[in-house]
Parts: sequence; structure tokens; C-alpha cells
Amino acid sequence: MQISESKRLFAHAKNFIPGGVNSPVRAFRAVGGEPIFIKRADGAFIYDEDDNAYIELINSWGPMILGHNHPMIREAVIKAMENGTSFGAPTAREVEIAELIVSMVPSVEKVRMVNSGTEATMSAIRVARGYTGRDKFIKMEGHYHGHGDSFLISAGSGAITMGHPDSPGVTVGTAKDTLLAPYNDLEAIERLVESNKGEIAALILEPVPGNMGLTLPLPGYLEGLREICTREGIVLIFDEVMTGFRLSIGGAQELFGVTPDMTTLGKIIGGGMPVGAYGGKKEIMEFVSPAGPVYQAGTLSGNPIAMAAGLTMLNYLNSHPEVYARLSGIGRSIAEGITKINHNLDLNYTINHLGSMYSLFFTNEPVTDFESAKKSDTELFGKYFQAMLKRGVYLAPSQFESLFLSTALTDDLVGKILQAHEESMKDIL
Ligand code: HOZ
Repeated sequence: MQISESKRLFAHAKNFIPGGVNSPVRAFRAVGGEPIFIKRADGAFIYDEDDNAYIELINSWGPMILGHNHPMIREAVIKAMENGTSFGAPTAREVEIAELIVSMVPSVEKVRMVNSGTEATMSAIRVARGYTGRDKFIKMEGHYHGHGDSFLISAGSGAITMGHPDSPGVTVGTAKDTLLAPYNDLEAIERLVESNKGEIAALILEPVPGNMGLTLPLPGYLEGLREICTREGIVLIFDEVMTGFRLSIGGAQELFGVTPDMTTLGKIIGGGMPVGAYGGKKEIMEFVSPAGPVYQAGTLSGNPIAMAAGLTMLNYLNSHPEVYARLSGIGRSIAEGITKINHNLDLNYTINHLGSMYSLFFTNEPVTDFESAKKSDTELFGKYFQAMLKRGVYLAPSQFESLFLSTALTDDLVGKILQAHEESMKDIL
């Protein structure tokens, strides 16, 4: 496999872009080697600038549920573009997609469109503060809610692997209002609530975290959070940027039957276009300007092209519930296949899997929170990543990310992924 063009581009990019990339995880620092530069993507495959093809298990970090460059989405975008690219004014399509999201996501009675998950989470916290008149909020260690200042404290995703879970540039004043708790530990939440009585506006979490590698909620955990937040008047926010419309039509909240007060959503809504959204109970969302006093705005919010892609994607998912059984089937085949192969090896591993998301950790302890995720052998993960890449399977370039599957993965491709896994294991052990 020749990768000379990616090498050339990366060297050149470093002269003009910090670290040569526009988002840190892409630089491959957590796995060694140099990033491949992508020219195009189609179905289950991405192609690099040297025309190498890879079976892709990131799917743009979640949104490509139906695979890349789906003709239906592509045509919707091209058609919308014939009428202009941005108006900075209301459109019929925004109303249609808002109504659709309200019908699909249990907690959402009103919704505001933004342009990214980062914007969605920053705005949701501001609204929760405005609504409750309180300043502090609880976040979980190792969870990632985009790069807003108040979230870059014990943050997951690239913030872990770049070694800056507490980023410089976040002021002490901002950090003091972010209270940290370990995931899956209800007693820790009770203690925080007790020592900050009446001061906590919100509790935000990824109900099924993907940004410290996939980690699952223990039985009763989400229900317990719901009870505490209701009792204490704390706004419970589920960050479903990764899990919304993916784990089920109504996201993790529908799957686990726990309804938060607010939900943040992301790229899946745009079918891969830059879109985010936040929504929730009417009485909370009525605080958002111009209905209420909490200010939040954006020229590109509800962009007509992004809305056309999103509407097509969500309408399809809404009318094809069988997609979720298919996604889960693919996830199960891969997770079971890996488990079977690993069983015969002298290897410490844990595989966390739910629906179309999974993570393989190189530790034999259960991974249930940030501390246990950090026990994984990240050096071995780096070797595994490179061995898979060499065999044409592109994994997320970090131990602390989930993998995302698409319906474009045929049985034949699943077989190829498992074969690559088996050979890679022989390589690295
Ligand atoms: N932080 C994103 C995944 N959790 C990665 C974004 C990107 O590099 O595109």
C-alpha cells in the first residue's frame, strides 16, 4: 500500500494548519504514524489521496448510518442548492424538520437548530442556567461535549489522547462552576448535590458514552440520575450527539426508557452536513430568545442545504425502522466474531458493544468509567490500529473513541473485517 500523497499533504499542511489537521484526533497522534488524507467516500468505503480503499468504521463519527455518499442524501443536497446556499432567514424546511424531531425524540417538545454539537451543548447549559437561576453544572469524567470552555475539564475524546483533559485557556472562574463525577456512580452524584445544595443548574452526560471508548450505563444508573435531578430541580441533559437516531429512532433515551429534560443532538441530523440541535421541555425551551431571555443565535442555523440533507435522512429512518435491527445485527456479528477470535489468544481484552457502536479495549477488567477505560493498553491499541489499517480497515485513531457501523456493511465485508482482525492480532501479539 503506497501512501506517498498523504505524507506529502501532511507535511505541507503543517505549514499552514496547527498540527496539520482541523481536529486533533485526525492527526493519528494516539496511534502513531501519519494521517491518511481522504479524497472521497462511498458506501462502506473511504478512499485516500493515493486511491487506497478502506472499509470504514468511523462513518464521520456517527452520522453515516446508511453509509457514505448515499444517493438519496446527495440528490436532496443538489436539489436544495439549486435554490441558493444560505438565506439567514426562516424556511419551511426548518419547521418540517423541527416537527419531525419532536415526534421522534421523547424529551424534545421544542427544538433549536445550531451548526455543531459543541454549539448545542454550550447553548443547552446556558439555557439550563437561565431557567434555574443557578450557575454550577455536573459533568462526568471522560465524557466529551465539544470544545466549549466549561466542558474542557476531565474531557474525553482527543482531549485525553493529546494529554489536555483540562485545557489551558479555560479560566479558573469558568472551571469552578463545572463539578466532576465518575460515570456510573450514583453515590458520587448524591455527594455533589449535597455539598452544592440548590446551586446546580444541570447535569449533562453522554447516556451511552463514546468519547472514552464505548461504555454502557449500569442497570438503574440513568433512572437514578433522573430521580435525583427531579428531586433537586436540576435540568438533566442527555448529550446524544453520537447516539441520537443511531441507537434507536429516539436515541439512547428511548432505548433505556429514561427521559431527560433537555437533549443535545448533532451531525446525524444533517446527514453529515454541519448541524447540531438542542431541545427539551417546552417550559425550558421557552427561555430561548426570542421567546425568552437566554440569547443564542446564528446566521447558518437551519441552513437550507443542511436541512434538506437532514430531513431526507430523518424521514428515511422514521419510515424504515428495520434499519435498527439491521445495524444491531451487523454490530452483533462483529462483536461476537472478535470475541470468538480473541478467545483463543493470550490477550487481555474487553469488548463493549451496543447496537451499531463498539469499542475493543486491551484490558481484561470491565470498562465502566474513565478510570477503567484508562487501564487499556493504548500502546497495543496503536499497533492494532496500524495492523488493521495496513489490511484496509480504517478504525477510529484512538482507544478513547467508539466505532460506528453503517448499513452499507454487507456480510462479506463483515467477514473481511474479522479476517483483518484475526491477522492483525497475529501480527501484534
Ligand atoms: N471529537 C470527535 C470524536 N469524538 C472527532 C472529530 C473529528 O476529528 O472529526
